[in-house]
Amino acid sequence: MASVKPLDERPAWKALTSHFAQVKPLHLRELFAADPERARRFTVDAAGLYFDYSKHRITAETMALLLNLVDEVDLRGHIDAMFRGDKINVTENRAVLHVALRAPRDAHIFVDGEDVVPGVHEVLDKMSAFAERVRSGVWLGFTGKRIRNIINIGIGGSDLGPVMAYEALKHYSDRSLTFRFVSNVDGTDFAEAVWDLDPAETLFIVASKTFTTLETMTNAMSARKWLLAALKDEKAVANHFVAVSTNATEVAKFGIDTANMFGFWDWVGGRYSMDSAIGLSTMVAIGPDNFRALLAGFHAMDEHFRTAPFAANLPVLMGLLAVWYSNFFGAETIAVLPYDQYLKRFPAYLQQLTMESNGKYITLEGKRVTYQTGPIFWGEPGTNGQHSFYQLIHQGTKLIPVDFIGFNQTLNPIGDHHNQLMANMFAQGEALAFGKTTEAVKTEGAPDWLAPHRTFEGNRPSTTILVDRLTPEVLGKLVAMYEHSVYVQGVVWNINPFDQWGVELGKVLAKQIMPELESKADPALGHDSSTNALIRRYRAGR
Ligand code: G6Q
Repeated sequence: MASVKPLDERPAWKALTSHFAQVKPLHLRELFAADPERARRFTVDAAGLYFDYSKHRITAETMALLLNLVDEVDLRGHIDAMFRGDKINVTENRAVLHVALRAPRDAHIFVDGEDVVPGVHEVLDKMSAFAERVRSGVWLGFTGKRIRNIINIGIGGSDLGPVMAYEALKHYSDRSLTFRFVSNVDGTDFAEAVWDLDPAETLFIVASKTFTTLETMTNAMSARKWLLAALKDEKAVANHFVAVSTNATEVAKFGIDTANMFGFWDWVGGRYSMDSAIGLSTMVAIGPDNFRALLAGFHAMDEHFRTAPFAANLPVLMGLLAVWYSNFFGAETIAVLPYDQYLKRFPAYLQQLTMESNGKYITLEGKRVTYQTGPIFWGEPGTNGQHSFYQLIHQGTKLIPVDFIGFNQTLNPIGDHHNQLMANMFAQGEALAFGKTTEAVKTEGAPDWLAPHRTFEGNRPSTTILVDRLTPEVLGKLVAMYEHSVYVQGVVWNINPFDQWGVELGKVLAKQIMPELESKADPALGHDSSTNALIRRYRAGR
């Protein structure tokens, strides 16, 4: 592989390092006071998203230097390579084309000389026809009953997107259908998902790209048994199971008619797949038209990312801010705080997207990085978080940049709830940035000894993303913005955001341990003394 200048030896990086020393002592109070135009200067209104990053510990020079950095690492070339279908996932020798999943019918994107767009739309059309049959009651269970329950069985990328999208778009879903999601190999997950359901009215979507994932196959086999225990005929499997997979052979072996298999491709990574056939449960829930609107939202953000100048490019700005805090301020985490109950699973979804993508310490050249990479993402919807962990963000010793996400219009107008919700979101951003001085606290009458406890240093950074209304299209834009921001960070850090070798070792060891747990005789254990003792204790106590 061509040798690439290490990130921390690049001129732009060095310039940022010395610039950081000047910015670090600056307070957001001073920055705002010095520039009445600051909010306007550091806000981008694009693709229907109002993105205010003025409450960050940056100056115009910071942004100029960060933009120099992306030029030095050739972000433009990397973006073009992704959209062109180059095999940028080098450790798996794959193209990375989630953008093709939402490309319009007349687009052309080539992998190995083949235009992949017609295939994408063929699958979407097949999904639409299936979703309509289930939604209209034409698709019947084995005994002739209408399907009322849909259970998605999948894990990781084959679960988190479908769960998040179902919750986020529940307002648009068919309320006569029940949706559940089974992922964990813990039998409780399956047992609780089906305990009140009639097998004759239940359809399972087995979502697994490989169709070999241990958890998913274990749950799918249990689902099969549960169904057959009630319906007592192998033929029932065809009415009650469909598959989303790239592996037709394994799907057929399971007993699912491959006519009821919805395909995708090796150029779609699991955590980038919620808008592929993995979104089948989403489409059944919200209907094909809403699903197409979701895809249109993704595509609008793709186009913005591909064409907008970097200085006004939402994923680029978001990615650069993550770099700025991770690498210069030493921030370890980013909190995503949606002020919308429907987005309650959005932080969990982003955890996989961001942390499985950029949790890497090896560069594309196979060397250990000499700088920090992927931050920890976490969060909860407002206002709940305010009554739990916000204390640490306001007065703790750790710097935690925050993304606030809120909407001008609520989908459930009840009294003044929405104004209260949004008042809290705006208040938190303001309080984090500007805090409250000891003098102000004392002026309010706090005694000297209490004043330090009631003082807020402020200078806690946040982005506020304000959008009109949570629609399928807007959800697509939000997800795509984070997807592309992850790529921007990965390009800067010179790592591969599209593989996930770090999940392999645990899987291999679990396979070794499984027979040791099942063995009747006392097995010879060759692990370390701690693991050996845990296995023995479990065997004795189960
Ligand atoms: C995501 C990962 C991973 C994957 C699951 C499920 O990027 O690849 O989370 O989605 O391991 O894999 P299958 O869809 O093959 O069952």
